[in-house]
Amino acid sequence: MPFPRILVALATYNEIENVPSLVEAILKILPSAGVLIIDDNSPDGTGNWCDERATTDSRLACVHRPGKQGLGSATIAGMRWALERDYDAIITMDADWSHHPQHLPELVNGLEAADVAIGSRYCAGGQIEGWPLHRRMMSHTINRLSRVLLRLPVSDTSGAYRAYRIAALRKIDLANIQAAGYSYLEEILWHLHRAGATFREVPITFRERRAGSSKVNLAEAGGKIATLLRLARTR
Ligand SMILES: Nc1nc2c(ncn2[C@@H]2O[C@H](COP(=O)(O)OP(=O)(O)OP(=O)(O)O)[C@@H](O)[C@H]2O)c(=O)[nH]1
Ligand SMILES: [Mg+2]
Repeated sequence: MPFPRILVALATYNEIENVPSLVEAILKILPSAGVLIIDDNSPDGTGNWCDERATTDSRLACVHRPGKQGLGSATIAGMRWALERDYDAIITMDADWSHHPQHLPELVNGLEAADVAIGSRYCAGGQIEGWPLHRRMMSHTINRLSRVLLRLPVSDTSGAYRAYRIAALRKIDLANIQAAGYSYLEEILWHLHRAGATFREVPITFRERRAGSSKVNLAEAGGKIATLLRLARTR
């Protein structure tokens, strides 16, 4: 396998109803991968579950942060963790079953042809199940905006289900990513694109979260627009 050391990174905040079953499913599909949870001191005990589970399985590890500091900064912390440990690839995914582990092998295969394989809802074969019209329209608008403003050559710029070659991440300075929240998703693509990284979209079926509650709010949506405008100004 061209990517023998793969890390699957899950940022979590209050995902205790999803994480145990999701971790088992990930390890079943990619038994030789490592799984890293980056937990922001979830009041529901997600981090404690992970510590306990890690005592019986060395493939699992947990980074604990003192409080909720955003999906972006959590994911970047996971990337640094992988860089320091010489993984070959890192796969990021939401911890609420919206990103089904069944697509993991397809993402790994996608890395053979590109630096970043993007689990895509908007390329041919990609789907969204269970989203109301307003969610679809919001996502569609953000994706459209980032393609126009940032000239990103991908149809799904805001999904978090991605595989990155570690070698590609080494070509950018993660410290330059200013977005701490969800807009790190566009910002990291922007830096990678400017560094000459290549992208390949892999169709996925995105499903509404299985349990627990959404952490997206209006401030995150505003943060998206602010990040897109900030980056577009430096183009
Ligand atoms: N560590 C950490 N994880 C976070 C934070 N905010 C969100 N997450 C995680 O990021 C992932 C995506 O969050 P969601 O709330 O599902 O966001 P979403 O998928 O855009 O929204 P929904 O479709 O409504 O679920 C989940 O695994 C969350 O637990 C954060 O501040 N810190
Ligand atoms: Mg979600």
